[in-house]
Amino acid sequence: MPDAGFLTAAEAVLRTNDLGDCTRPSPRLYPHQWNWDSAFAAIGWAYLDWPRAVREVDALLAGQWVTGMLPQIRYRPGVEGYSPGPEWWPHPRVRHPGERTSGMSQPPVLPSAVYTVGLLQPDESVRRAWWARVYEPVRDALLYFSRHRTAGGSPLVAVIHPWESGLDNSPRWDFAVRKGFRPERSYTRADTAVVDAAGRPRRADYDLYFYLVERIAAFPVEGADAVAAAPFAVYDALFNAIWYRAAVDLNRIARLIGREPAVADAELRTFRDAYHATLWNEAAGLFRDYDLSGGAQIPADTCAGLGAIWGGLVDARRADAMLDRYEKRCAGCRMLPSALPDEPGFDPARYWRGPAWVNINWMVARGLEALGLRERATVLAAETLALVRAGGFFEFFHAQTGAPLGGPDFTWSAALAIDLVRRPVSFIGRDTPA
Ligand code: 9WN
Repeated sequence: MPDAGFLTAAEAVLRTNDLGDCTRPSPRLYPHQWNWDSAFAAIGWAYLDWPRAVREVDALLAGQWVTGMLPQIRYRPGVEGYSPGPEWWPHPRVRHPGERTSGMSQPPVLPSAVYTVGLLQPDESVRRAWWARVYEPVRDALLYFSRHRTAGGSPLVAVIHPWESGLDNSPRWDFAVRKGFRPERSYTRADTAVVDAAGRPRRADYDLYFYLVERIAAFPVEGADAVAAAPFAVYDALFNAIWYRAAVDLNRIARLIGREPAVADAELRTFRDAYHATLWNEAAGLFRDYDLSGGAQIPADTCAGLGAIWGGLVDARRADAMLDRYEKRCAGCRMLPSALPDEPGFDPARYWRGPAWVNINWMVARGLEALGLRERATVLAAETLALVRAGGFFEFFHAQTGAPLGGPDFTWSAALAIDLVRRPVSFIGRDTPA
């Protein structure tokens, strides 16, 4: 498909999912507003209709909690067909009464998205005024994690539900599924009525998900003691890399609008050191995740281990070596499989256990670009666009055949494809405003 037709098709996906102020991830599968989906959507909207990108961010912030937490889901009133619905979260501690949300968060992509969306506004005064308006709530959302989700003196942030990681059924979380937790109440799944169950998490995964929902809804996991004692608490390598990149991007915004840095340089250095000391695995040549209850790294290699490339937590040499190793281990796969085929638990068609995802590819490609690894970045961006051009704007793609899978008309697949076409990775320098 030539670029014009491709961009028109991508725009049509965003418009199909446009609910006025927010963009649902996919028509029937995900009918509410999701956190990191909306951050990616805002980047796509910024090319099509900049004020609409601003509305996307405002809508997401409308669900913010008094603690600063930005929820994983902001429920749309009266909309059914997704489970768990708002009835599983009876006491959302929202800033704006009447908002219904879930009680956990998702990877903090928003600050980086706000930075990018701002740069795509050509009028400097409009850009700066918008950044100044959203700066504080966006900063609160990021700092929520440092204030409420750390333990044991480490600055790393703990994720307390697989859904918070955004990579729900990643083989990294199998150790927790194996513990056999089950919720007290029975639950009904809505997802398998909409898409093929073979591409979705299994029943045992959902038992864990609903068990944790019940626990978190009853006792919020906040503060060092609660985090340390939580049934599921992990330092996710991708989540923490996203947090670090968000802090760096927020500091860039702060500098441009004349505010103090959101996170001081010394804190960033401490965070970076802890990230390397806790999560680097020399034998794998990749970062791994860390289980707080077991007090050890989780022995599973997945795309999350490449998150440091997006985060800017590694230099170009290390990034090059990490990716080299990753690619060698996935011969015969379309890039980037979300889990490695030589690992137990790999499934080329099941969600986060193997398939390639546009958002992961996009983050790694943009990270490579920022490190000056243009050739690698260009190859990965081209592979990503090839998957979408051939299969359509689906949720994910079979790790070996590239066949489109999961929900159709998937928002971030379209939004990030727009970004890759409109701002090709080889064109470095555009993100530095005059
Ligand atoms: C639970 C919306 C979300 C994404 C996640 C993805 C999937 C939800 C689900 O869909 O998770 O949050 O019901 O499976 O794993 O990354 O944000 O697209």
